[in-house]
Amino acid sequence: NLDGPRVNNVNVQVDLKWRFPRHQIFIEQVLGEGEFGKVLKAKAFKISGRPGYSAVAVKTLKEDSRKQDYNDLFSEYQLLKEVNHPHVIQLLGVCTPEDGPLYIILEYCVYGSLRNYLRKSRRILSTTELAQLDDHISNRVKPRDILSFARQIASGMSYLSDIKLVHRDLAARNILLADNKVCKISDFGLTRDIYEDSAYFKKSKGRVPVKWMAPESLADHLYTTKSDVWSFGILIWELITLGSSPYPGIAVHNLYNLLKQGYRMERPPNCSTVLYALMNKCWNLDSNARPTFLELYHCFDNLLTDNI
Ligand code: ACK
Repeated sequence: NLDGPRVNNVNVQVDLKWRFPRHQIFIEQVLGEGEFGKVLKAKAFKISGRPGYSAVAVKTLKEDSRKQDYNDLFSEYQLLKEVNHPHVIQLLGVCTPEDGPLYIILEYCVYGSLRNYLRKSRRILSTTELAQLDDHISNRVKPRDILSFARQIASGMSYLSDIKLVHRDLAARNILLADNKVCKISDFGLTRDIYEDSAYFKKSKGRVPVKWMAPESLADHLYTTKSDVWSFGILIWELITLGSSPYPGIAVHNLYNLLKQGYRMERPPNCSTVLYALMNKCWNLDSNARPTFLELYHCFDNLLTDNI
């Protein structure tokens, strides 16, 4: 049941099950803009078996986008339709480009990106905010939340590694936080169709998130689940420092040599030795010596159980 008209000479093959009528979607505001794409907040009527109106996020392209950007957005759809896990962002539908822009419709995550959420939680609340304390702004991030976020992300990543999907840009900015503080791994824009089996070597240099990247990715463009584990170590550091930027003061062009010489970020003041040891295991030069996501999941699960 594939439907494949050609629009701008691109074959639009969207599984009928994902097609969503454009007249049932109502755009409300822009949530963010990237280099090529943008994310909109919208309401969708009767989407994905849900009654009435649901808040959704819509990924689309900017007006001046090129065909390559279209292909990238479309490949994000192709990946998302294959994934189904409580901690991975859920595809709800697609508006195909015969009658307007390509819309990839995703579940809406009320707290936005984890990085912004963590950074906002540091703020001293103003008196007005204190007067209208609600769940959105009152919740200070507690040590238990940090462990829970890490466990949820490890669970989602363990699922992605089981289906041989390498994320390649795992970072707090690419985790979304939904109702009940549920983490959703998102932004498969860089993932494209790189599967672990083919030990992918990136051919050309694009924009690369150097401070999250494993040494073998920096040197050889080699991306595997094990390089995702390195990035997860940086993500733990981001969680503990409530969304700080890694390797403060270190220039990206020096980083590779420093890492090869054994340099690692120091233990943040509020970080336990157990957690610091864990992130350092993720930063082992020998990728095979790094833990698996399943092991990491169990570590955080045990920490949460011990931490009652
Ligand atoms: O931190 P934010 O508010 O959360 O800013 C970014 C912005 O769009 C650009 O990526 C927000 N965003 C992206 N996807 C979603 C989503 N599914 N639900 C809610 N916000 C989203 C993100």
